Amino acid sequence: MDRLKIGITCYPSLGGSGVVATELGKLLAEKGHEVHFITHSIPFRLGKFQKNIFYHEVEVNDYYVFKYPPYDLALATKMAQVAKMQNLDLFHVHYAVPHAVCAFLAKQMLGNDIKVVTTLHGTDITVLGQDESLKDLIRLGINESDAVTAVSKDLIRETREVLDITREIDLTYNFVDHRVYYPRDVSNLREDFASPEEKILMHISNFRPVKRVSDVVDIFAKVNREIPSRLLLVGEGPDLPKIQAKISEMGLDDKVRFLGRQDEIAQVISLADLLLLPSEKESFGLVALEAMACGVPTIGSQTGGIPELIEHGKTGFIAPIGDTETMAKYAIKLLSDDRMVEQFRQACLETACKDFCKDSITSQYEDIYYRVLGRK
Ligand code: GMT
Repeated sequence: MDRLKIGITCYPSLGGSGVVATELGKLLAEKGHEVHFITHSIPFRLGKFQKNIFYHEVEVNDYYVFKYPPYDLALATKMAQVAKMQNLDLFHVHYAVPHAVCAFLAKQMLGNDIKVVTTLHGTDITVLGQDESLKDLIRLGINESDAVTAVSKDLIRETREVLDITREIDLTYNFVDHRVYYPRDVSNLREDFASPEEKILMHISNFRPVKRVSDVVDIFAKVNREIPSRLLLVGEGPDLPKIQAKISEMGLDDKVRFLGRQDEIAQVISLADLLLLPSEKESFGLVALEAMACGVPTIGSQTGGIPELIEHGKTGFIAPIGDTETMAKYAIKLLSDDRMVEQFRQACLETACKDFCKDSITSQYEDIYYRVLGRK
């Protein structure tokens, strides 16, 4: 095997893109590549010391003439330094802004002697790409990369449409590690959250408006009228206070539990009978894949990459954005039919294993690396 030296830059704090970048780095290291994370703090999923993995912290210079400390310049400089010192073959950056642009700058500093692979995760295109003042910058980051990948067909379509991009973009779906994401035995934990006859509905997110957590509560309220059930809300974010108030107003306090941020997501998801993901926008929906790998179906909205991940009527259900009536109907239909639940559960486990397997997606990334390096 041609062993590569790869610099990975991502947002290291909570978020699907940080999870994917970190897990990919760990898998590449397991396969014998040397992986250097270049980020402002240790990626939260990096875990304990692992062979072939290195971490380089970006320190921002707060020299007194700077009104705003220039993180992007500090990152670009660090990327160039690490590349030179470690003799990196390529940078794999997650998010066009600022990471692909920083990689472009670093590449210039290195006299073009490095390749850049950029992975688009969604919000860089769907939110930042809508901002006229940033469009040219995002376009630069994308067009100057040696390869660009996106996590769903829909994101590729949207990138082309919003930014008028014509270059090739590879499709690389997100993946799960089946050594971590599998149905856990949580029977003794479950009794803390629900009685045996109650179903557990769950939502996990960063509680940003795009997640439409208010819809989650509406769906649950409708389901709860028909089926004894509980709602577990996992994560934190700007909409949390609003959601707490809504739950109280609806008299649902004793049916809903807030679990806050959780690390052991596989363990937490395994508590659920159903995941709700009624987002306004979702380029992929990694949490639905994590649920799928634990045998938990999702009811999601007809948006972004969700329909590429969830097969309607097989691994979950899909309904138009904001249509909480239909989403609740699907939830009731599924949760009141034990045979259907078991069929969905099996389909979830099979699909997660077959279509979103860590090994095949890691190989796809390796093929892209070798392609840009002209080694294949
Ligand atoms: O969804 C978020 O708010 C976080 C965001 C991120 O930066 O991690 O998630 C994006 O990337 C994930 C990993 O590829 C995708 O699973 C999410 O769907 C995508 N979020 C959006 O498109 C809103």
